[in-house]
Amino acid sequence: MQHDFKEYLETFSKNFDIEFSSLITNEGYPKTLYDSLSYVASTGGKRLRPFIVCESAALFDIPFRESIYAAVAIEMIHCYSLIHDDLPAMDDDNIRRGHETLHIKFDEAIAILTGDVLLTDAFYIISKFYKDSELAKTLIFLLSEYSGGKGMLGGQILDLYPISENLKDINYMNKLKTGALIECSASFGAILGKADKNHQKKLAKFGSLIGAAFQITDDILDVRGKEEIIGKKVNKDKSKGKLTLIDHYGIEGAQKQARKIIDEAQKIIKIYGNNGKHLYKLTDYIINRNK
Ligand code: GRG
Repeated sequence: MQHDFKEYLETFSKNFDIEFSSLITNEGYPKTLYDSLSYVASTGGKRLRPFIVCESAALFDIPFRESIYAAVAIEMIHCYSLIHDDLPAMDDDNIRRGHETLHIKFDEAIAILTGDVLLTDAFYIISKFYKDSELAKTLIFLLSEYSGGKGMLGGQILDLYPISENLKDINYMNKLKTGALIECSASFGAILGKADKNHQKKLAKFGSLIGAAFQITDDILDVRGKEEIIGKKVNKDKSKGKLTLIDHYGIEGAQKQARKIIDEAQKIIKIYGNNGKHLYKLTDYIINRNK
């Protein structure tokens, strides 16, 4: 079952990458920018956030052709966050997605500016392709809220300048830094599907739960994972003196905690029957993944 899911996700990624590449690289851009964005497009990651957008929209019978622009916008924000996070002023990494990080491949100025372009153009893509202005406005509102100071960026600040190392504060930081964009992805599905408030809440809750489980697995992979499979440095948290959920729960405790969270997410997605079968499989993939 997990094997089938991996194939399904890979097929999605291939289809997504064709759209992503053509939407983020623009022949009209200066060549240096075109080259750096082409590098970003060609060194793609798992594409989980766009997958969540398109599959959540499919719960409400919205086809890939319509959800793709929202999915691309989310992935653009995600890519920009990784590029900036890898810079020397932040996490200072030289490997990402199994390739040289952007500032190593090009230089720091190009990495900063390419991140800025991805951030800005994410909103351009939504406003250009969604002709329904109410829909475009809501997507822009949510994306800015989830990725800004109350969301991902707020989480990044807390990661660099933690309030404390207690469990509550670590959970809060993870909810913003990692959870916000994943919650936004699931919420996008409900918005694209013009779902009522009840379904919007259910999808947001589902996103928030899988975001929490995703981060726990990320912490486990940082300790137990293999750099050549994950495509990024391992043991980063310890080397930077960061306390994570593993320090509080231990590996087995963290695995149990992630399973409990995923069980709750699965209860929500079961409501959608066959339409939700791929998101259901994603929940298991999130805690069983090796990269
Ligand atoms: C610096 C603007 C800025 C924001 C930083 C999201 C973030 C905030 C930094 C990225 C670093 C990090 C470890 C974030 C936690 C979220 C996370 C585990 C990201 C990696 O997501 P994957 O595994 O990556 O989905 P791929 O490469 O598969 O897309």
